[in-house]
Amino acid sequence: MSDSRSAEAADTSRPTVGIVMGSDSDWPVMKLAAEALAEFGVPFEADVVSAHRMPAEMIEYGTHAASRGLKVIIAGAGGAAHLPGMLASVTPLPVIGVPVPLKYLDGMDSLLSIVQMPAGVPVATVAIGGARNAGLLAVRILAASDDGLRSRMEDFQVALRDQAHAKGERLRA
Ligand code: RP5
Repeated sequence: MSDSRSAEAADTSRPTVGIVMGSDSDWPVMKLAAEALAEFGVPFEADVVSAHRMPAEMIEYGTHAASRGLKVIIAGAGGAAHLPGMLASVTPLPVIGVPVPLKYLDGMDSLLSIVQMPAGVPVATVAIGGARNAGLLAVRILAASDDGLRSRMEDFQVALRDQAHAKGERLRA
């Protein structure tokens, strides 16, 4: 993950968000989640935890995530994307699933593998390739119990609104 340096500029000594993915080939998508967390100063960790290639390690990660201090897990995978759902089955933490698009099927296989969870085991699924929104959703979850973070999210939303207004003004000019 040599291109992850800037995304990992935030304090990673006490991560509260775990970003995991089925392969390092998912990183070009998943780094967008890392960048969003870094923008808000949220400490995170990032790792490859494959549901199919290292199932024992995957269960270990999910089982101990909460006791290690993580508050949210962002899990991305492509194809037969079982990682987010399997992690949700072994952790009480909120899990955000990111469908990673691969060469075939345009990510629809990833989306459908993640989104249709059985009742009782929720995964908050974002759009195909929507890792930035996964990061922002993690910020919102943490902000529910962190006034400073909530204030930064509110500032971010004001900036979004102002940018949208400016685009409209340019069209009307
Ligand atoms: C999935 O298989 C991974 O999440 C990745 O999206 C896909 C391909 O993995 P590689 O063959 O590139 O390692 O489990």
